Amino acid sequence: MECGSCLHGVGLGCLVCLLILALGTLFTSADTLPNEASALVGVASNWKNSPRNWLGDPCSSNWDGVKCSNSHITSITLSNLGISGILSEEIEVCQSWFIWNLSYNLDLNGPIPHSIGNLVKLQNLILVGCGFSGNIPAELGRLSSLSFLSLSSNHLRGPIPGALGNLSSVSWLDITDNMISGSIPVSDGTNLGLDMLTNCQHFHFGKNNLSGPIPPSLFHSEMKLLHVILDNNHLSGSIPTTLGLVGTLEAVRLDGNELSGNVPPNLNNLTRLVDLRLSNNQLTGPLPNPTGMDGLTYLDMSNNSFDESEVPAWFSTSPSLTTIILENLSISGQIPTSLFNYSLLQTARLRNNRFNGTLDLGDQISSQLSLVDLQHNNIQKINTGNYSQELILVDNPYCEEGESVSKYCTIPQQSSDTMYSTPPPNCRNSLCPLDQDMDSHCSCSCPFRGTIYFLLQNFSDINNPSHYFSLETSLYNGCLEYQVPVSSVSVLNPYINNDHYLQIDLKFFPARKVYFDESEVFLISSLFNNRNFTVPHEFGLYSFRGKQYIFQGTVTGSKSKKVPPVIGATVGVIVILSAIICLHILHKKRKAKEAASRFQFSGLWNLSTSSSSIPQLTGPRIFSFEEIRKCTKNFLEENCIGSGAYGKVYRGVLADGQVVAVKRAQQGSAQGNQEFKTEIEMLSRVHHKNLVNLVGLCIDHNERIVVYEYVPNGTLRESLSGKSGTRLDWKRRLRVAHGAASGLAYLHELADPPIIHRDIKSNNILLGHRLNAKVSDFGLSRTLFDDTKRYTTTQVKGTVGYLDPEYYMTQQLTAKSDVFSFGVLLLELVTARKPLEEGQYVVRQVKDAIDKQKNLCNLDEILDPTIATVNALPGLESFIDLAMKCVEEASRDRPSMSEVVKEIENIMQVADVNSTAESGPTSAGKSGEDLEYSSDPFSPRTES
Ligand SMILES: *[C@@H]1O[C@H](CO)[C@@H](O)[C@H](O)[C@H]1NC(C)=O
Ligand SMILES: *[C@@H]1O[C@H](CO)[C@@H](O)[C@H](O)[C@H]1NC(C)=O
Ligand SMILES: *[C@@H]1O[C@H](CO)[C@@H](O)[C@H](O)[C@H]1NC(C)=O
Ligand SMILES: *[C@@H]1O[C@H](CO)[C@@H](O)[C@H](O)[C@H]1NC(C)=O
Ligand SMILES: CC(=O)N[C@H]1CO[C@H](CO)[C@@H](O)[C@@H]1O
Repeated sequence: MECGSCLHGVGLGCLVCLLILALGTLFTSADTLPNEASALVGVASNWKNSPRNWLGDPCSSNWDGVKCSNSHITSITLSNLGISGILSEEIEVCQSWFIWNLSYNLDLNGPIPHSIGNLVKLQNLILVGCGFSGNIPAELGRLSSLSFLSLSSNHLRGPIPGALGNLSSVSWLDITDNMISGSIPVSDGTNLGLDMLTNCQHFHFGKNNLSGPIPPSLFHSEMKLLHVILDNNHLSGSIPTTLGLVGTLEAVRLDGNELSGNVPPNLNNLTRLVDLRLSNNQLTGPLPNPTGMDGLTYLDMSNNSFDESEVPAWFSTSPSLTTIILENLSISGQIPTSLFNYSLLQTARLRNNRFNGTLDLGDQISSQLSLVDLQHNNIQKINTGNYSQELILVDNPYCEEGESVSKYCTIPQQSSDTMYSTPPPNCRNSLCPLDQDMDSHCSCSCPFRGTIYFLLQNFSDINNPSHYFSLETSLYNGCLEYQVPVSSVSVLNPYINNDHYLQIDLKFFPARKVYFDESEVFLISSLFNNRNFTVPHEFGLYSFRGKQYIFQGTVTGSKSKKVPPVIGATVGVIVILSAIICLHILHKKRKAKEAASRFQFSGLWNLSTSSSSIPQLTGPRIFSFEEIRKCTKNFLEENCIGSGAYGKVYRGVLADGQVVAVKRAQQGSAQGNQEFKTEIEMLSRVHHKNLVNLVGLCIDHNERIVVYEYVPNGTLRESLSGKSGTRLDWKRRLRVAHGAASGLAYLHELADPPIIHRDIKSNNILLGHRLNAKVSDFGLSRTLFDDTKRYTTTQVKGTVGYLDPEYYMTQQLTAKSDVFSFGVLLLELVTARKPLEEGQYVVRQVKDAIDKQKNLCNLDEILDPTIATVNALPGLESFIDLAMKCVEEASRDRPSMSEVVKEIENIMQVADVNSTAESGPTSAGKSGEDLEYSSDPFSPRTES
């Protein structure tokens, strides 16, 4: 069985995270203190499948996942290794350990040993997604340094020990998804209780069997709680008034319990609340009023027994809501139009009430609104304005009064294919070996799979792909940031599960190889467990469960080395490493593999489909800072080939002789960081001979360095200004225009999803060996996801002079904005002037002067003298026409980029016919087609 088993995995995926983190960060090569070594060996002797390099001395032999300081073992991290067995009482000897993160070991079972209470230095204890059973040991209360305790997703039973109230430094307390029962313990003079946890920010107790009332003394004004998550238990009684005293609260989930009585009115004091869910209880009294919660985005109070009520006034005064869910609540009256005008509203689920009169959505409907569900109400008339998304009015008088044919009067089919999944890449060959999947670069590999659960999220249009695209991007960027070699991340099947959590499957594809190795899978899991991945702002608290991954030997260039699976088929262990540990291990591994990876690098180039396009890079290469420094001769000033606000570009020669351009961002610009990420993300998705090719990147030492193919003839701007000495005759200018247009047409029409470059200008068009144009600098690029083909930006970006005025005014970015900039570029090609020069705007100048009856269209004053010396420039008139169409004021009047490409091809034909006699002022002669402009001895391989 190859990695096929990674497809099936074990339900929960078992991942043991055993992380013990030292205060010190030094690695030493000294031998481990004998008692600690034997304790670890003793602990591991109860396991099957400990890491395969656990031989010899833990510290001096650098055991995978083990970190030492001064001969003390201080940290252990093991992920998805398939460790099974128990945690023995012997762990008490490991007193030097500061942190244990033991997670996702489905088959690491049995009780949590009582002796764990002796590990008094422990700061983090993470036993997530394992098979632990029995009670939560009260001895945990002795771990006075503990700041992070997570026991979620095990089979733990029994009560929450009041002794946990002793954990005065704990900030994260998570027992979600177990079978914990009994009531929530509070202190009473003799016993400890959770009300004493004044430093705790997170009470995550959802999905258990907790019962009894929520004790009023649990909450008081000294608490610093951000999240109180008690959903899906059997809690009863009323919501304590004291909850309103915890002014720090941002999220409260009490849904899915048996709570009754009135909702205390002082919850309005919780002005920082973003997410409030009280649904599925038996709450009574007046409908709660969220006035005062000015940042509230998600409100769900459905399925309670509140008093009948008229439409409350706050419907018209809660502009921050994205989601309002009030189902089965006997609310009557006409819904105020203003509810639908809040610009953030996405979902209004209001079924089964008594809303009546006219449903008037008005004509300023929130552009985000995608669902209005008013089934089973008393609506008689509607005015839907320009609303085109889902509106459900089944079971309203409106539908009975002859309007039954209206599209709003049938329940829309919820087909599963509305579920998002990362679009499949457009590959020539979509067949992978049975055990593998295709990543977004058309390479087959065995992905690490898992499921992410969002306990909170502040949107409800869960079929809106933009959320998932940004999730993909942020996870991918997170991997880059932490040096996990992934080629792409896929997102599949988001849905709201039975616990009302948003659940999404993820796939991480290894870069440049078929299988991940252990440390990489540990690292991904640990980044989730440590919450290092930043998810887009609309997603909130998450938990992640990795599926078991069956490791294989890394497939090397020769494909000869096949390491047998070390992991039993049913077990997985993940040990989580702290950042430092993870990076260290990766670093070590990378060193060891350096020679091999060099070799593999040549194997990265796929034979491309047409001989004219350059080979495809299947994934960016990660460089160490050392390599970069070497290849640029320590950033020698002589090697600097460009500079700007972002930093400098250097020419460099890699160890294998490839010449590259190395762009090094200036330290400390936050904006640069975003652009760096965007550029990497975009460039690693596109491959075209007219787009600059990404070779790799370096993020060591806080650097942000992008390595591109070296494009020898500088920028188009430099050529036009005469600075580079590269002279461009008319025919060459046509070819440059054609190349740049083809690159852009590819971005707009073939890249999937489409990409808008947003910063087309002569400085960003590079000229290759044969003066072939290459579009570069994707730092401002944007991807278009939805069918509207628009992207609303909050901040207009681009370069003055090239900026589309329509985009500038509406903030709606479309592909036609690039077409505008391209039109300006065409004018620049014939005039050699910058678009804005001495207060003159080239578009206006040409418009004013143009007269087709006259020679050179009456533009001889403006045309670049180096080409205008010829009496007739064949095709000039069509060229100017095309440019003017591109800079039309209204974007709908501009051609698409593929139309532009075609038109330039027509012009080139005309030019060629007439050009036989004309060799132009340059000395180049011949057809120009195969002209080598420079004979750079370091010509990049990719060009040959
Ligand atoms: C509470 O913590 C202290 C150390 O801070 C410890 O001595 C004591 O035994 C703990 N109490 C319980 C009930 O765990
Ligand atoms: C909280 O609410 C109560 C009752 O609604 C009110 O009397 C009190 O002043 C509020 N406290 C604060 C701090 O706003
Ligand atoms: C809507 O319901 C309210 C309260 O039940 C009632 O007073 C009002 O007349 C109704 N309006 C219409 C148009 O039926
Ligand atoms: C992840 O986050 C934790 C806690 O914020 C931090 O201590 C750790 O260094 C981070 N890990 C990495 C790999 O940066
Ligand atoms: C999930 C979790 O808390 N992991 C912890 C593992 O240990 C390191 C070291 O302190 C922590 O930073 C992580 O937060």
